[in-house]
Amino acid sequence: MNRYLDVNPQVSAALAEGRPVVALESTIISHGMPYPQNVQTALAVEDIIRKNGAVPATIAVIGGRLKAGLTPEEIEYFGKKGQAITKASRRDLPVLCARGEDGATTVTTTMIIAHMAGIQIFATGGIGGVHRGAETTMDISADLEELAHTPVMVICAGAKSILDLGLTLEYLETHGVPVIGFGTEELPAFYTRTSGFRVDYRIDTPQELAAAFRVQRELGYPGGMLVTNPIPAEYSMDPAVINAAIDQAIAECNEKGIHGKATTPFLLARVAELTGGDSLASNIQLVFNNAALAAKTAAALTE
Ligand code: PSU
Ligand code: MN
Repeated sequence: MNRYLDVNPQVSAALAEGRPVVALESTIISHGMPYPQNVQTALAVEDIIRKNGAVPATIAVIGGRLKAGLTPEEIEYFGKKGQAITKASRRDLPVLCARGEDGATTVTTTMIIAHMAGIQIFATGGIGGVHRGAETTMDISADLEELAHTPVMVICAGAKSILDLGLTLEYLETHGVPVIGFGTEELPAFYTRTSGFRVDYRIDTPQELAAAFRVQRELGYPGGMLVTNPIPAEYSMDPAVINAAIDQAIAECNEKGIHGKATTPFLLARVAELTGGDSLASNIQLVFNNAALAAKTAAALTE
C-alpha cells in the first residue's frame, strides 16, 4: 500500500470482500458547482451508488494525504472551501503531499488514487480534453493521457463543447483508449445527448461494459476505458442556448488571457452563470445518471 494513501474503512472492507466500489472526483465539488449544491449533490451521488449496490469512494487530497473515501464532514469541508482548494492534476500531487496541503482531484488524479486503492470504476460528469485552438496553445487535458495509462473505467456524460470534441476523439484513438457510447452511437456533449461525432462502440448493458473492461485487463493493456452516457432526455438542454453560452465564455477567456489550469474552471463557471440554474440542474442530473450506471457496472464486474 502506498504510504501516502488512506483508504476509508468502509471502502477497504468492500474491496477486501470483493464487493463493488465506485470512485468519485472532488474537483466537481470544489470547482464544478457552487456551495451548497455541490455538497448536497456529492452526498446524493454517494446515496445513489449505495442504493445501486456499491460502496462510494469520493477521492481527494486532505492535509497531504491521498484519500480514497471521504466522510460527510470531509465532503462538507471541501464544498465550503470551494475554489480556494488547489485543483490537483498529476503534476501537483508530489508538492501537495510533501507540504501537507489539500487538493481537489480531477479525473486524472482520481484515476491515479482509485488505481492505488484498487478501485476500477469511476463516475463523474465531464472529462477534460483537447481545447479549441489547441493547435496553437497545446492545451490538452492530462485526463486524456491518464486514460491512456491507468486501468480505470471512467463513466461520464461525454465532454462539453468548450472542447474540440473531434480532436479529443482523435487523441483518444491515437492513445488506444476505447470510447464507448452507453445506449448510443454518438458522443454525448454533456448538456446534450448528441454532438455529431460517433463513438467507437455502442454498448447497452452494464454486464457488457464489465465484460469489455475485464478483457482489457486480461489483454494486459495499461490504459483505461471511457464510457459516455448521455444525459437523460428530460434534462437535456437546447443546443442553441448552451452553444451560445460556450462561445461567449470562450471569447471572454481569450480576451482576459486566461490560460493553463485556470482555463477549464473559468469556462465551467462562466457557462454556468450565463445559463443560470438550468445548466446546474442538468449537471446534477447527469452525474446522478452516471453514478447509477457506474454502481451497476461495478456490481457486474464483481460477478
Ligand atoms: N469538465 C467538466 N466538468 C468538470 C471538469 C471538466 O465538464 O468538472 C473538471 C474535471 O475535474 C476534469 C478537469 O478532470 O476539470 C479537467 O481540467 P483541465 O481541462 O484543466 O485538465
Ligand atoms: Mn489545460
